[in-house]
Amino acid sequence: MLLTDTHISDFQRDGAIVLRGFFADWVQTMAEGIADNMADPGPYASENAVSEGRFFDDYCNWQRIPAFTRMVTDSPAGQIAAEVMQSRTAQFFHDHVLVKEPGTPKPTPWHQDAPYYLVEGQQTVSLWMPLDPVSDASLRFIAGSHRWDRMVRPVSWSDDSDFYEGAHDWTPVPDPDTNPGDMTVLEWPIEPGDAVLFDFRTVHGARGNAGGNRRRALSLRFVGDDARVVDRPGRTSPPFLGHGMTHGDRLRSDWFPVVWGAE
Ligand SMILES: O=C(O)CCC(=O)C(=O)O
Repeated sequence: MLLTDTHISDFQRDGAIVLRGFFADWVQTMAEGIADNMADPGPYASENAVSEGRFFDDYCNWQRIPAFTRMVTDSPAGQIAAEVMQSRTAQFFHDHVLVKEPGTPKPTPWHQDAPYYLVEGQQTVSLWMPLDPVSDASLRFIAGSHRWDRMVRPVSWSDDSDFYEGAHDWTPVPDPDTNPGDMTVLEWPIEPGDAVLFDFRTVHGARGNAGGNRRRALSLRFVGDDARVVDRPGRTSPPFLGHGMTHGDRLRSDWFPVVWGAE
């Protein structure tokens, strides 16, 4: 085991934890992958319509960027994912690069990842790994929000408009800063080599990057034994065009490899 019982019970209770130094040997690999990705963005790359600074994001590049392939197949991410999800297996869903350059006031809106995705389950986790020291612009989480009954309205990061057309039974986007209610926000200063782990259903967001450091981060996303494909009211993000799966299927392992445990 790489994780302690406390890591696992904190994750199950709060929906987010921080791991210190677990990826120290992988920082160079991630930095190489992010540099390659920014030099040669994929078809889904976005600049998030910022008017000041730069907020670059891109996803689903792990097969064409060798450093990301190594992160998926050789780093401890898969084992850590299986342990924290309390799952026999960890199946890789996708990679996501998020770079907020210094002097970028744009916040990352509060959101859950789950409603954007074509997969759902009680066993899901993203590992968000910054390559630069991060304080104010770190990821922030609403503790326990992975257990909320209704999902939060997904929005476009560019303009906060509805991500899916039509009326749906979403709960409004929360704002724990102006309306804290009984919400507790978790956030940690991060050093390169640390990782923040969170359930796909945990509500999270980030402030802008007002400081002088870049904020380069790689998120690796995994699902466990119970995750199944779900129908959404429109094109998901990532879209995985032509995936050929239907509601209730497990993710197909030729697209989404099982990187820990036997299928
Ligand atoms: O890096 C950010 O600002 C947001 C990251 C995020 O939302 C994610 O990894 O799911």
